[in-house]
Amino acid sequence: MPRYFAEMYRKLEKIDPFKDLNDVVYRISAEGIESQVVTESQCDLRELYKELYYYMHLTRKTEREIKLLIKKGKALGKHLSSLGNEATAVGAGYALKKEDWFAPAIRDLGTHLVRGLTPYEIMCQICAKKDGPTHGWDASLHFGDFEKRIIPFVSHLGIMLPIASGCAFGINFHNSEDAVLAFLGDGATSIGIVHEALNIAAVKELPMVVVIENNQWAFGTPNFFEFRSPTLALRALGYGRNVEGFLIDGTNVGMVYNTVSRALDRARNEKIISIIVAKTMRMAGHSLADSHKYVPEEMLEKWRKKDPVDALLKRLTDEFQVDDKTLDQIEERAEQTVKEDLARSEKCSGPKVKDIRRSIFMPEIVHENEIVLPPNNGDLITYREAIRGALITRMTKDPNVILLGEDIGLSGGAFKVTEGLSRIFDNIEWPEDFYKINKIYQRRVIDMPLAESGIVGMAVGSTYLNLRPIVEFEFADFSSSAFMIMVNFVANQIARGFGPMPIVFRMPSGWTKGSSSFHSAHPESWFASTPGFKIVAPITSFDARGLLNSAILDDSPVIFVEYKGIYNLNPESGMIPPELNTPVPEGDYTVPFGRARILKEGVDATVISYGSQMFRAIEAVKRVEAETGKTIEIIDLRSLIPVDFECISESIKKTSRVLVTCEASKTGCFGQTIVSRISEESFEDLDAPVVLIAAEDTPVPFSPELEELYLPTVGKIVSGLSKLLEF
Ligand SMILES: Cc1ncc(C[n+]2csc(CCOP(=O)(O)OP(=O)(O)O)c2C)c(N)n1
Repeated sequence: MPRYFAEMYRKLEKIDPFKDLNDVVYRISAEGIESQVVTESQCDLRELYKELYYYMHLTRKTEREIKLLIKKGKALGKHLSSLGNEATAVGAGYALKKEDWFAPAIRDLGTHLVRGLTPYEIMCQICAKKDGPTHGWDASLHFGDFEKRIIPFVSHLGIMLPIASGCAFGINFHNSEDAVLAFLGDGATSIGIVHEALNIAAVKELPMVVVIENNQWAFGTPNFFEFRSPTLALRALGYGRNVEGFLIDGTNVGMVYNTVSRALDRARNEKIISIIVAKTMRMAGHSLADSHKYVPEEMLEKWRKKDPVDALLKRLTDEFQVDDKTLDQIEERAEQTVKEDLARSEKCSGPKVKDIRRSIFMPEIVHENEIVLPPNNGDLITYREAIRGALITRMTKDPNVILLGEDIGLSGGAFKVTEGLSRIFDNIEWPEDFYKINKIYQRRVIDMPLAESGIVGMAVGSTYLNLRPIVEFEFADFSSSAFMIMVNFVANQIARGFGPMPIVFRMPSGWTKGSSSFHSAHPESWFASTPGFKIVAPITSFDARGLLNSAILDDSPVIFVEYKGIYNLNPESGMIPPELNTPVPEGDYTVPFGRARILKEGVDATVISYGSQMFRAIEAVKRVEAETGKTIEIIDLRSLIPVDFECISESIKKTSRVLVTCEASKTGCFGQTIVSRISEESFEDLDAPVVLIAAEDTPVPFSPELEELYLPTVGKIVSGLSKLLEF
């Protein structure tokens, strides 16, 4: 290790929070380490510190009542105490301008109060009352408030950081001068999504400040088992010259306020991202249920002497000569507010909702030029052109539609679906512009680092700034890298009251020859099992364009399953069956969600399928009809959530026999969902058990011989259909 780093480590390892952090902040940048004396802000400091004192008391008193409510069994869920963290939460929160955004972590009750959330709302939240910010949908501090620019918090740690980066991206997009403050616990810094977000923030030069609240414990895990860097501020060095680390005393509210204020200004004006480590101690158990016995008593005893409220009290009396009467008045004001809010919250009722099913999506939008079925005339274009055309139309009509993904801009995407869009929308000539790459601003078509969770997080945050992102996954398989944020955040925000969530996830899906286990995914059932996503799976060019138009215009998250095997199938080649070779009308149009298409009518059986399996289903039906002389109805679902069950049940009433087939592995596939609903709702119309033909329950194999065994081939559908008709 070069001496430079050895010295840096030695210096940082020697820092004693009880002696060395009193009035200085340590700055760690590409220039090295320096200790700086923090300059006080240019305002009436006496009044400022009195206000901070008020909010720290308001935090403590609110928390006292929360604990009592839990003890009395009136509050549900758990509460994670902010004891010891008040100076960090209040000081950092107070540094924000009204227009700035803030992403909370676990112990930031004080920041919420500074932003204007009332103890009333917080008590309603924890008691699951209707006036809580989630109106009974969630507990503790798991909520947000768009007016107060609080990003909705969820339990899964780390998720908030890429979302904060998305807000910061939106700020740059609109050329405004706001900034984003994101909190993180020391434990949360270990999770991969945090790295993804910090790297994205650095690469995209986003106006962000990150405060790591190092209270030295992540539940029962001490820092030593969590990381080995002498301070997490050191991590800043790995992200680039535009990221700097700071180490401060998190129990000193003035220090926090001044450092964060300065960092926010630098984020706005100098594009410097600050990672500020505020060193504190968690002075209570992880939650009320946690005894805290594993924290050595001597450690707590030492930190008790650094109590943030006592420290501020001392400063107010010694330095600003605030008298006892004034201090009592401040405390009394906080006490009164909490008491009144508590009394009011006890009168508030639980949520009054009749049908919870409707609240998972935003209200339906009716479009002007909706076309349900493909017309007879129009252009025969490839599936890829159909998708690309919808992207161009929507991006042209709405300047807030943006594309995010890996390799989508300069190279036009793995499947060239976004080819040329960088030129059209960002005026980038590539490769000519290679030599001025540091001057290029990708505003609408954004090449993202290889970081699926980070990309999705950025998309989410950008929606809060009124953007409508379309995320392209290189292959549907890689959406699994973004599961945490998609299923725990994207899917549930509308139900929790924090919609809209207008994001389209484009997923190149399905089996192709030799694509084997890692490039063949069928993502629909992964996401269908989490309520909150609409899912469409078009297989014709007509549906692809119309459904993508609908998806981009929709205010709920949409999984757009597209089939990579057919992107470039030439409509003139004869390889596409006539039923799927549908013309695309001129001009802008949408295909509505929740409408299946009957490809051909029949009376002896119904075959239901969707996506790439439609090709095999059509071929199998042709063979069976030719052999048996029977007529078979074929339904292409097109839309999986919502699904057109009316179309299915009407067809079954007519045919009394049904075969469902899809290309995914059998157990848990979407076909199985359809089968189970048919047995529940159409049982009395059936003359035979429902047949399901899907792929084998194995990983997707590679060799052609194994592929043949694995796939739900035409032959397998034919034999399933024959049995169905004979039953
Ligand atoms: C991704 C994830 N894994 C596990 C948990 C469970 N959990 C909740 S809080 C916590 C400890 C968090 O520690 P830290 O980030 O340091 O914050 P602190 O509690 O110290 O404020 C854990 C493990 C979680 N919420 N999210």
